[in-house]
Amino acid sequence: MNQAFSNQTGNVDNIFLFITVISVVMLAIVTSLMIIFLIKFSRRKNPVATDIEGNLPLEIAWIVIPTILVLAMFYYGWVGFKEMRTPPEDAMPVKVSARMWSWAFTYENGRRSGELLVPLNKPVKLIITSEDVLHSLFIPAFRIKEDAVPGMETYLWFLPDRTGSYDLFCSEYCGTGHSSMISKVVVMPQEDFYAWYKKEEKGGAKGKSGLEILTENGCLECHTIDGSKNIGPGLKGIFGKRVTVVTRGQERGITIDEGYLKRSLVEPGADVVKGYSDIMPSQKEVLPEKEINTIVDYIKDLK
Ligand SMILES: [Cu+2]
Repeated sequence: MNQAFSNQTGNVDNIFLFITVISVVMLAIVTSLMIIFLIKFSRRKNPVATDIEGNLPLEIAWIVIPTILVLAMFYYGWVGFKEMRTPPEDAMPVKVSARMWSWAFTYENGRRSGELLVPLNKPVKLIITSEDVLHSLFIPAFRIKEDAVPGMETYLWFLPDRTGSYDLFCSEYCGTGHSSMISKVVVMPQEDFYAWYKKEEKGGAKGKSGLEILTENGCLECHTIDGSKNIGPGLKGIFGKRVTVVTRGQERGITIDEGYLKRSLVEPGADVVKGYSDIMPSQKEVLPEKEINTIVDYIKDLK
């Protein structure tokens, strides 16, 4: 009936349709009876109130039929839910880290990405956590959603059965940049996926430009590179600039140099530029030293 995008799309849609059809039929029956009785037993047509005694067959019917319907809804929901919560043994694990306000995906071989790239017809298990507040990972086309909770691992799994690019976003309000916490799931033919997957393993990150690293890690959700203000300070032309920062509650003037840029990546709360909030997550565990240096060099050249 539906175009399936993952193994779970069909399940969820069928259950949803089943419940909707039952609800609509019930609504139609109840509403029509209400209207019929309103007319039939109105004061004009039925001036003396009718005393209606119990009706055994009718009472049995309205107990048995709804019970069967409700149990059927439960059964279909339970079967679908069980499949949803049982990832196959051979599912490819991908770690998902949510933070204000981007997603980071880490594969088994250490390959990282800001978009979720997956091979066609291979089950994928997402192991989800958050670095700061509550987020929620939602992939509407696959009909799956799960909370990202700090200090806890949750999971989702899916089996993509057609190539394409699908929306992936945060569905739990998590602050100013919530609406920009949007990414993509890209389902690729297996050869293409493995070519991408193995690329970094051999070549290392040396080929990546500063802009690529900033994009992949969601930095540009908060920092612009065209000089405009956003949630965080714009990166263009900040190298060598005099700014006022807040250090442990004290304001002081500094000149942005290499040391400051590096510290801001590893320990973002140390010296926060005045007028901005201390909300950036540390990149210490996220980015290797080499990539931090590449970013610093990129910002230095951004004039
Ligand atoms: Cu979020």
